[in-house]
Amino acid sequence: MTTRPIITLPDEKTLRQVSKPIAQVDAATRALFDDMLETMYAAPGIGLAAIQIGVPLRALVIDLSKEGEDKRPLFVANPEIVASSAELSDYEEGCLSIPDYFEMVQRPREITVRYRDRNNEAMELQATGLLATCLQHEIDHLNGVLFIDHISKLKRDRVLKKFQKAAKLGKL
Ligand code: GNR
Ligand code: NI
Repeated sequence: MTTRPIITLPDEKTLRQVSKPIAQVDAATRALFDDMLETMYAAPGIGLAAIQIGVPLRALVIDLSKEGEDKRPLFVANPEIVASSAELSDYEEGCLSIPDYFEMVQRPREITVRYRDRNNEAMELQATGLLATCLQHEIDHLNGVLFIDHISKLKRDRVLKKFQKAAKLGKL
């Protein structure tokens, strides 16, 4: 297991890529999952998509366990949202690829996701609350979508500008 650097804005060339399906969850995929999990725990964060460490594959990890609790990692390959509630909920989101920026995002409150697990088994999961938010946030990453795409253009452009400027000044 290795911690890998997390790609941040302004690197939209990487973060905007649409990740490719995983043909089969095999040993190489499990090694990727392990690196992603270690990187996420070290950050620390509650979710991570493969593209955030520069790998354009449809894999994500989530762990919502609290400090001091037993860890509960969720390994997800090729997720598909097969149902979403009409009811929405608001959550203040952040992203390891957009450090130190938080904003309220509205998303479906409840979703059903089909995916392959760490053993390549077909799974289905129904989620609400933070898990539903986090799954949608990570699945967005697989499609090159960032949470700032769900806020106003004014706020999004302000964030993008800030990261572009910081990079130019050598502050990233
Ligand atoms: O660590 C993270 N916290 C978080 C908080 C609210 C909504 C979504 C997230 S995901 C984020 C880690 C991350 O950037 N995953 O892509
Ligand atoms: Ni993110």
